[in-house]
Amino acid sequence: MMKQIALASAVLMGLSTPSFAGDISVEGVWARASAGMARAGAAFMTIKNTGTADKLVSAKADVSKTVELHTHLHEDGIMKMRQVKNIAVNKGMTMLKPGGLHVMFMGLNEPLKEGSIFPLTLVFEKAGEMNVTVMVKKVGAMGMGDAHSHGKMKH
Ligand SMILES: [Cu+2]
Repeated sequence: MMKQIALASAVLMGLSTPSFAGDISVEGVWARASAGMARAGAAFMTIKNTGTADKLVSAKADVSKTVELHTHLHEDGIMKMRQVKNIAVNKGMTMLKPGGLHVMFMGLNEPLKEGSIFPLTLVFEKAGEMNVTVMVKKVGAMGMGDAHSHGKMKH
């Protein structure tokens, strides 16, 4: 019982309360549940910056062997993922979303289960480290409301 209450409040905190580091706040952090034996996962979020331009330079989590920053590129009509050195976080909003920028978990230690949460540390060049909570949503989820589902994308 206590455990359920703790989990519920952790989820609420992770979703409704933005995490702050300096001028940067992060909210709506989620990951898509991994399907079957998939060995990779991705996390998405909204980053708001009210100050000077910064960069997301790395991310850390213990759900996978490595954590990378990725983007998607259209090449010869095919959607491909590419690792990027950093993600520019300019003043305003930066969206990490399916089909675009994302935090990639390479070599998952165990599947990401729908409804579970896990901690993620974001490292910004100027603002420093920020701890956020990732909420795992169902396979095929595209984000808030899942209104713009374009089917499954292979990682
Ligand atoms: Cu990726």
